[in-house]
Amino acid sequence: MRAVTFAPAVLALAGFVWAQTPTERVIPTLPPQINALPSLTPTIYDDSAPDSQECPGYKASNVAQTGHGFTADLAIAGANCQAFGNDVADLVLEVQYQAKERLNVRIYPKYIASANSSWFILPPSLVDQPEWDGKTTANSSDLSFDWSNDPTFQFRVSRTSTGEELFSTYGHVIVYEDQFIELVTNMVEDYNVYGLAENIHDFRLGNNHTQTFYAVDAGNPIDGNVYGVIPFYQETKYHNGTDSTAHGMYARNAHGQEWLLRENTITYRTLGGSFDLYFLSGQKDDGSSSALTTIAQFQVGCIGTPAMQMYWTFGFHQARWGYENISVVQEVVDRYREANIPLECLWNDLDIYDLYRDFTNNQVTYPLPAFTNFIESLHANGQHYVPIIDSNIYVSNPENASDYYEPFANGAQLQTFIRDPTTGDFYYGDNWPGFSVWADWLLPSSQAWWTSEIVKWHKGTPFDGIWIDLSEASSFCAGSCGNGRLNENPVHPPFLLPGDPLTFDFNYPEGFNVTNATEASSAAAAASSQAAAYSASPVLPAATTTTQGRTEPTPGVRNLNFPPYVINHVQSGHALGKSAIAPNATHNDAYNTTEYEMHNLFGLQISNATYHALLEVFPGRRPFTVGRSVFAGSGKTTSHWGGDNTATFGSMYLSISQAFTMMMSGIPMFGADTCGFARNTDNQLCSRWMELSAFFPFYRNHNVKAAIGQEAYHWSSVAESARRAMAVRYSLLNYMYTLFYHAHTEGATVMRALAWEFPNDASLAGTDSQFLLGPSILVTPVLVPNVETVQGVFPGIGDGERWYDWYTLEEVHAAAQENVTMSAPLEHINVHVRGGSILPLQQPKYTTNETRHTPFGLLVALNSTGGAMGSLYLDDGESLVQDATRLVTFAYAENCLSFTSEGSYHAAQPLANITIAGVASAPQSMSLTCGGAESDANVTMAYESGVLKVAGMEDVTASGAFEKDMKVCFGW
Ligand code: MIG
Repeated sequence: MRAVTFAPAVLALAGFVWAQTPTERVIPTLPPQINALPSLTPTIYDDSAPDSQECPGYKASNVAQTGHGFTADLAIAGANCQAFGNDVADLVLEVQYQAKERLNVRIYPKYIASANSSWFILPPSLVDQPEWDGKTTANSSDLSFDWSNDPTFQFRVSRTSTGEELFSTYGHVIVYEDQFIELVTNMVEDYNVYGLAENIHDFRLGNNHTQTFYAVDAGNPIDGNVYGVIPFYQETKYHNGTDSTAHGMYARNAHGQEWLLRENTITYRTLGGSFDLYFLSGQKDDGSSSALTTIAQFQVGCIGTPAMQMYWTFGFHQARWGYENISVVQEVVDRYREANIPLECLWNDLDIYDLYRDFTNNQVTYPLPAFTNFIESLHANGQHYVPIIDSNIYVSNPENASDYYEPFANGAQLQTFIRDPTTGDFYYGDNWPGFSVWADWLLPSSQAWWTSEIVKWHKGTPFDGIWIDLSEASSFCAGSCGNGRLNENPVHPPFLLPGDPLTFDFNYPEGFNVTNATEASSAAAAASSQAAAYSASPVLPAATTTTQGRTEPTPGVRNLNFPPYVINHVQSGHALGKSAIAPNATHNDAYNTTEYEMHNLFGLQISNATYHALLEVFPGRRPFTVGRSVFAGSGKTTSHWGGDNTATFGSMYLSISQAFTMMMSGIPMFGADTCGFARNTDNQLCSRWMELSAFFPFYRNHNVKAAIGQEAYHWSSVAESARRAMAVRYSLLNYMYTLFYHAHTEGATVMRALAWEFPNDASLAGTDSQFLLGPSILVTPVLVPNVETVQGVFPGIGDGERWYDWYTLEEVHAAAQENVTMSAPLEHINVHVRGGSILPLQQPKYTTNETRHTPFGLLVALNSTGGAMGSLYLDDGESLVQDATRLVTFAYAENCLSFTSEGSYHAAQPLANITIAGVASAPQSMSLTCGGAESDANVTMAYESGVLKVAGMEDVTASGAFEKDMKVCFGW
């Protein structure tokens, strides 16, 4: 057990000592009022709010056929209702049968001079806008659209083949105002709806949930809005308890918005823009529909498929906030090595910076060239390095020449920052370094500037990828609070930041009081003495806030900072401007588009810009960038981590459903802060979490500054758990990489919900405590403290599905839907292989590159008819455009394992062995043909308890495992 001693906290009242600065400086603290905004009542909780469904609705006329759909006019069917904005009297309806599987419905104002000059319609340059495929018509579509004017315009989308209703506004009006649009669809009872990422919620969203969308810098609020916005849901219906149908809906709109999931309806509301709805049939050519097909249609047809990642990025990553200096990070690297726990990539948080300013190096703690040498030594050992870049840019103190900050000066010269509409000057918010500005990505000059800063910084800090933080974009004060006081810079915000005096975190996971009673009580004592010290001399008075009633729509005017409709934003007081760039901040495009429209896109834009900057740093190499705020389409360029979770079993559990929604959203390179970000972790939680995350695509341990260290070597059981789980992961790296290839090319998912793979088992509709990696690996993690067993189901087992324990290859015997109790000692995670799979394996080594250079093996897990299938994608692991690739297709049938191999990529390693699980008895004979020729090489065969092992094949495949087609047959 680890003992932790709590250092007495030191309190500095006049200001904060930033200990990381070269010459320790006292930073003035901003007055609390700088952070004050009135407190509002979210409309969903506001009993006095108007009922927008009492608005008059619209009548359709002037229907004109277009060949692939039709257009019509919509005219308001009564007096303006001014529910939460100013009504728009005349609208255009466009219905397009865009592709066999996709129907688009657009509704937008009729009298707009041009999109974005008088009305913000999300332009395709920012977010892909799916269009007609040039051939589909109403007759060839999977989907049918019908409508009525009785009593007002309402529409319905249904599945042509069966008439199944997928979406219907019948019985509800459409509301279209300048700051509020709404429609309501009828839903079946107890509907199964999934997605609407990003959220921290059960996988099945249920029918009593409001999903608010407004990118926010807040630590994983359960059921609230989070960092990302992907307005897409998928619905599954189970018929007769057996077969299911599935479809999806993507609402392409980037405004602040809310989805009200209620008993028999879903209400969709945004703070502006247009209805741009994409209905996906989820159907394959044979007419059957499924969640996986729907998700693929969303990615391929609507938002784009995810970027292919570099091979090494699938290794294990260690980060933490609070790595104080080079010796500390060197020690982390060394201790991982000593403990023989694979470490692929070391990450630094904003500790490396001088005064928290992007692109700088702290010359005391991370001095150049020593730091450059440290990174180069990682590279020399086949390891990698990723640092953080914050979204804000420090603004130099104009009255202090020695405070010159070149990245700001360069950007200012290009006028490339977002503006304050009240002064016309830049918008000066506040973040870690003090008063800050933010790039306006609508200007091309922003990209050039960003690229040049990143290219310059890479010279001394030769990173391999970039971690983008605070891209919601977060600001610590309300409005352009630096106006008139830039000469105070650098400043500290008017509240304690993590890592400040008196902010040590004394919380521990559930069950810690049971397993570590002494330490738990000492932590509790320390927590109360910290609280006492704080209340004896409060560091800062809280800002006084006022409450504000609902704003009324004003003709001709939009209230950007306080729209009449108040979304249930998780920030205290609910104002949109809280902890973010204010909605009325303006961009520098021709229309002075406001932050009101752009807010949810900042994360997408900065990640895209970083992707392009990385292409300059590493021409031709796949950029690796991990971003915090994401939007629909972000996966084309970026990866994502789950943000500031907590070191609790509950948070670990919710990371699974969060991952599912990211798989649905085309952002499969996803992972949670393993062992937990906020709060202290413990031995048990960290063991279980290191095991669980080993099966997430992005595998990173990361921790807040104000908590104890949680690198895997601190506890022997965590170290052992990590080694064992990583051995499984690294054996399967090719499988994971091949899944990514299918995600990148076809929109396939990497982690999978059981419901997706077993769509006809209604009992799996809400399962999110187990998951599959691709189609073949079932993971059953322990998600609660103080247990040594875990329960899980073996899906499909009643219908002949076979499952094998990964470690023993023993077949599982269980009844249909049986909740099987499995042994799960602390250092063990249950992993099972699905019968019918063929998995290419390599031998787990310290780095991905070493692993990649070991001989291959094949694991064949037979299904109930004695067959199996699999595939393997190979390439150089890093080029954006590949000179050579190879796709190997494996099959096992009629007692023969065969594979065909296409492409010219050369993998030099031989195929050493084949293991077949699920065999009834020892075969009498074996024959092996390689490249058409019978081989008489000295291959051995051994059989024991259902498992057949063929070894010694290296000679046959010496020129490379998959260079020649092969067939191995067994005779009984
Ligand atoms: O205000 O850079 O989510 O991973 O460690 C907090 C410090 C800023 C938030 C990120 C977290 C990171 C932290 N950052």
